[in-house]
This record gives sequence, structure tokens and C-alpha cells, in this order.
Amino acid sequence: MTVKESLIERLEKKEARIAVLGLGYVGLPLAVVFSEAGFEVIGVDPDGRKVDALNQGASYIQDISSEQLAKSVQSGHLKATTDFSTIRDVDAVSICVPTPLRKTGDPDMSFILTATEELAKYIHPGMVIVLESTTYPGTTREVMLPALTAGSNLEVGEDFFLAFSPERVDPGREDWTTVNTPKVIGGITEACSQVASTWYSQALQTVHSVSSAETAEMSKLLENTFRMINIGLVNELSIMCDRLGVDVWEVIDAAATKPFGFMKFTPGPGLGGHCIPIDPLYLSWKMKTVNYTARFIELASEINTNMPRLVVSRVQDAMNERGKALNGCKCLILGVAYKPEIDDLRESPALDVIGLLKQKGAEVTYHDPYVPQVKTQDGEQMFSVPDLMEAVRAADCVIIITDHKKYDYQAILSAAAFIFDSRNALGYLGKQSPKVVRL
Ligand code: SAJ
Repeated sequence: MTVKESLIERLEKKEARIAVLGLGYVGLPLAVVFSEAGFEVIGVDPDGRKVDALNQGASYIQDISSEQLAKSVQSGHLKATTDFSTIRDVDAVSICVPTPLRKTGDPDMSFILTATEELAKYIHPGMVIVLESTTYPGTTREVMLPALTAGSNLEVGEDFFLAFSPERVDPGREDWTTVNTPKVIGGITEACSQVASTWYSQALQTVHSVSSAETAEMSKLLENTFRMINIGLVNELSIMCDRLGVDVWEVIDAAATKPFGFMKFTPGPGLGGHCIPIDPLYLSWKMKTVNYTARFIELASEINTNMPRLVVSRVQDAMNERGKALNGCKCLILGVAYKPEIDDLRESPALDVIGLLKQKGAEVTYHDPYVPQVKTQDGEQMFSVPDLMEAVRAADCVIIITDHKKYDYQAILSAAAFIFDSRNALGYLGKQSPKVVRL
């Protein structure tokens, strides 16, 4: 029996021991899913607080309840450690570490490199390794593979197996989960694709195997670049409609009646989150290394990045028309999380809007039912106002940045002196009211 055949047999019998490196919003759910499929799983993370919480069955990720986590831990199928050396005894490793951008806008590969260097100490024949972290095409083959095989005579596709499988976790989503979201997997070799796909098929409902790691890496970037560029398109459409005196929201709703060949996106105050604004820049960065300029990505990124400035400029114009300077203007921001019904502030455009308003001398406060406090770009600690309606009444200008469903928009409209609505949260009410301006 070859190394591959033996490993596939152990995976199919759930005898293979699994490790998940990185226990964040991707790694923790994946570790639980593998454990619920019957594998013995060890979660490895340098953050001792995460490790302790997991071992106590206390979930810190909204998609996994403590009850579900505790069941896996108590069954003995899941435990966590900060000790990387425990992976010397495992057969299969999923790497779910962050891939942020540096301040320079270049990819920050440090988390992948650290995980790979640790893994290289313990790699052995009969091991399969899958990278899940979103990254530029070529990372698995050009960065991970040499680092894993340096100083060893292990042959990829023969002695060990290496693949890429992009994470598709949308935190807070309940319809599409780690188990039922189709999973793309591409290996360094055909055998790598086969082994990794066999492994994931034991726990996930749908695995879509592709011919290479680069194909899988690129497919993920297409998914999120598609989204970023289309959001950039409707953001530019909002600028065009404003110049033409046309209601962009009505235009989009009309286009969205087309039952085929159109997909609805909506304008907003900018692009937040750790995926959409960042993933496409991994692709444009990679293309520069092969002397190609990804013009769509760069243009859409420029438009999206400028939206907070556009919002503040539109607010300033509206206040001027009402005889009020922005300097000294009491501005209340509603919603600072990067999207509704979550508490995540990463890359949130609200932070840019707050910074720009403060630069113009406005007196800025905020309310967000999910975010009790915020550290602003200039280092100030702000707290969500305790009494929303009192703050609405006291404000010269209410600016809706994130349209949480919890808000009573009718009551806010009645109490406010003026509202700038960057999300069309007020809908028809906003269109009809003289004290509302929409993006
Ligand atoms: N946004 C708009 N207009 C839109 C859609 C989004 O301005 O029409 C803004 C949001 O307000 C937010 C940012 O873009 O600030 C990103 O929003 P998002 O809905 O794309 O949410 P994310 O960042 O959580 O994206 C995730 C991604 N999931 C993965 O990468 C696995 C993305 O691929 C999903 O399509 C998205 O969730 C989703 O559909 O919810």
C-alpha cells in the first residue's frame, strides 16, 4: 500500500488525527466540524485565552455555540493547545491564520510563514496539509512548499500532500455554514487534490476539486474581487446619479426587477470587513510582480476608499444649505460596525467618517447597539451614547452609516432635525422627507 493509499484509508476510517492551526472565525468552526464528523482534532493557537476557552467549552465565535463546542470537547474529539509540537503526531493539518495587509498595502504573509516554519519541523510521510487563508495565487506552491521541504527529502504528492482550499465563512450567517457551503480544493499535484478532497469530504457536504492550488487560490480572489468591483460600480453610480439629479436607489431597485443577467449591489459609505476591501489587493499586488496592472481592482478600490470623504462632503453641503457650518456641528453617527447585525469594526468606513468629521471641527458622537466602544483613528476612546433618542434629538445632523435592523427608523425620523442616510435605511420615508438627504 502506498503512502497515499494508506493515508486515504485512515481518512476514510476517521482514524487520521487532525490539527487546525489558528482558532479564529474560520479555524474554530472547522475544528468543530471535523470533530463532529468523528475525527480526533487538536486545535493549535498561540493565544492561550482562546485555548483555555475552547478546552472549557466556552465559545468566543458567534457561529459556534458553547453548547456545541462543549459537546465536542467532552466527547474527547476536540482539544486545544498552544504547543505547536503536538502536530508531530497528526496526519492532517488545516492552516487558518490571518492574511491582513501591511500599512504599505502589501500582503502580510507573516502568519502563513510562521505556521509553515513550525509545520516544517514536524512534517512526516503520510501527512496532508491544507492552507485555508485567503492569499495570492502561487502562495501554496512558491512559498509554502519550499519552506516545508527545505532540508528534507520528502516528495510532495508522494510522501506528503499539500493543497489550498479557500475559506468561505460569512460570520453570523445561518443559512450557509462550514458544513453545507461548497468547498473548493486544489492541490500541488493531482494526488494532493485527491487526498485533500477525500479528507474534507468526510466532514463537508460538497467538495469541488480543481486541478491545482493556483486555481483554488484564484477562484477565491475572483469571488471577492467580483464583489468589491460591483460595489465600486454602484458607489460610482451614486455619484453619477447625484450629478444628474436621479435617485440612485430607485434606479438600482428598477434594474433589480430584471430576473436574469443582473445582481443587486447597493452604494454605501465605504467598504469594510477583513475580506472584501483586502482580498482583491492580494491579486493586484501579485499581478504587479508579473508586470501587469489590475486596473479594475485599482479603480474600484480608489472609488470605495473615497466614499467616506464623499459622505462627509455631502453632509457638509447639506448643512451649509441649512445655514449650519460643519465646524461645531453636533453629528450623531448611527451604526459603526462594518455591516449590519454584527459587532466587527475591521476596516469599518464609520471610523473614516468619524475622523474626517472631527478634522472639520464637528462634535461627533455615535450609537451602535452591537459596539459599546470604539477607539478612533486619532486614538480617542468613544462610547456608544446611552440614550439613543435623546442623542437624536440633541444632534444637528444624524448620519446613518450602518443600517442595523434594531433601529426604529420611523421614530428616529420624527425626532431628528436632519438625517444623512448613506444606506437608504429610511427607504420611502427618506425619499419623502425634506429633512433627509440620501447618498
Ligand atoms: N457593501 C456595500 N454594498 C453592497 C454589499 C456590501 O457597500 O452591496 C459593503 C458592506 O457594507 C461592508 C462591505 O461592503 O462594509 C463588505 O460587505 P459584505 O456583505 O461583502 O460582507 P463581508 O465582508 O462579511 O463578506 C463576506 C465574504 N465572505 C467570504 O469571503 C467567505 C463575501 O464573499 C460574502 O459574499 C459576504 O460575506 C456575504 O455575502 O455576506
